[in-house]
Amino acid sequence: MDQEIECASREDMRKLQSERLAKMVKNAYEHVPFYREKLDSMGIKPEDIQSIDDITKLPFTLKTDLRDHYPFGLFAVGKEDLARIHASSGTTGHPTVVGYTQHDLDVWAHCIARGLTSIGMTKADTVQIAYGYGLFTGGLGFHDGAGALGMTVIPASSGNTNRQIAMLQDYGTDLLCCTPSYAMYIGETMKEKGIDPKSLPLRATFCGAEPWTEEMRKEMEALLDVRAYDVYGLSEIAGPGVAMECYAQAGMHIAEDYFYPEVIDPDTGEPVEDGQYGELVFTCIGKEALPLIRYRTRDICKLERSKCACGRTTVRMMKPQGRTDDMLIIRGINVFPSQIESVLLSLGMEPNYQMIVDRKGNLDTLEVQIEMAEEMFSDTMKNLAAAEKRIAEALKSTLNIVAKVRLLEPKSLPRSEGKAKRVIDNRKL
Ligand code: DLL
Repeated sequence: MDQEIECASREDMRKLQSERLAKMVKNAYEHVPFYREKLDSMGIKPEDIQSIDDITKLPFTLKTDLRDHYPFGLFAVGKEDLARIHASSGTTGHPTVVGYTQHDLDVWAHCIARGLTSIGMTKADTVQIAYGYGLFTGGLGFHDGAGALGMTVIPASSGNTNRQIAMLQDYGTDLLCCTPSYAMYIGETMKEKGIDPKSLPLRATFCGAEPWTEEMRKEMEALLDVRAYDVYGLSEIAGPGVAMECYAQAGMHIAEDYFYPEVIDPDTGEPVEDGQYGELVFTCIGKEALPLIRYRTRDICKLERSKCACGRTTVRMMKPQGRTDDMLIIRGINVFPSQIESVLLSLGMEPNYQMIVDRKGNLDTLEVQIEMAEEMFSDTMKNLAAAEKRIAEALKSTLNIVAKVRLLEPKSLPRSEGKAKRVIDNRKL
């Protein structure tokens, strides 16, 4: 535990945040032309930012700003100081690329290690990391965090459920880290195989990367005989570990010494009253490579400032209650309808489509229904099946999502007078 920080008085925390904000704004101004131009155009100099209260003078940063400066345009360091990059979905075309110096990786690992400690993990425990490894931040983020705590790490990555279960049985896993839907799937599969969860040493799960409910937590705790904890993060800010639940399970403690949170009204950009729902905004006050200022997460959330039963004084975020944009998370992968549309257009299809998202036995399913053009409609069944396969393969290779593709008769999707209804989400989240 990092008692000095995690149990700091509000006054001490604000002092630290103020110092870090002033330093990061100076870094951003001096090394990121985008921020220099933006602040200049608003008549703000880095010296104007002295206290954390000055943060509201600063402009917001949007996901589209990252896209417009793809891939490295918002980085404050050169290649020689970059230690790693990760990436997540962009709204169309390009992914969102994020970078870390070695210091940033250390900060990230430290935040996760603190969260692991807060649910009672120690270096004597073993963690099975079943988040995807690779450009997605889940696998490597937890990997480094658990390593910083000195835990025994099983870098399982996601998938291959039978092997995950064998590892849970044979390697003495104490903590399983994966998306909540995958944890449920592992639990269901164990049940089908007649494996009693009580026969495993598994004590806890750290689940996040997609929304999940309190009801699902209860089900997971019963199914796997564990305590199930929530973890939040987004690639642009760090990845997992921006906020993590402690053993009290009363909201996720934000690592606010590195990621300063605000909640704003998404329409006006003004702060909402404390305790009210709004859009969560983070400023990376302790990061070198990608010092994002007031990044709009699009997650709808509220903050809780009361002291937690665990004794920590850091502000907590309650479960996100949706998004202000149309991003979906399907099997842990972020998908924007606009990305689907780009793929369809690149294949010469008409952009008349609908996405049907459902959840069958704890796994998300996606069906993409696409209207055929008139000339395609007269094709043979064989040709149509081949076209469906080709589209499904393109979706898999460009967006990494598995979808069932169904071609429909021309003009069979409902037309709307306003915004087309692209998504039907039947999951109860
Ligand atoms: O999902 C990072 C992560 C990995 C978090 C592993 C937790 C565990 P992205 O792929 O950039 O990063 O997706 C970020 O996922 O803006 C939320 O909408 C959603 N999200 C993440 N955690 C939670 C959670 C990772 N605990 C986006 N509850 C965020 C609800 C979550 N939504």
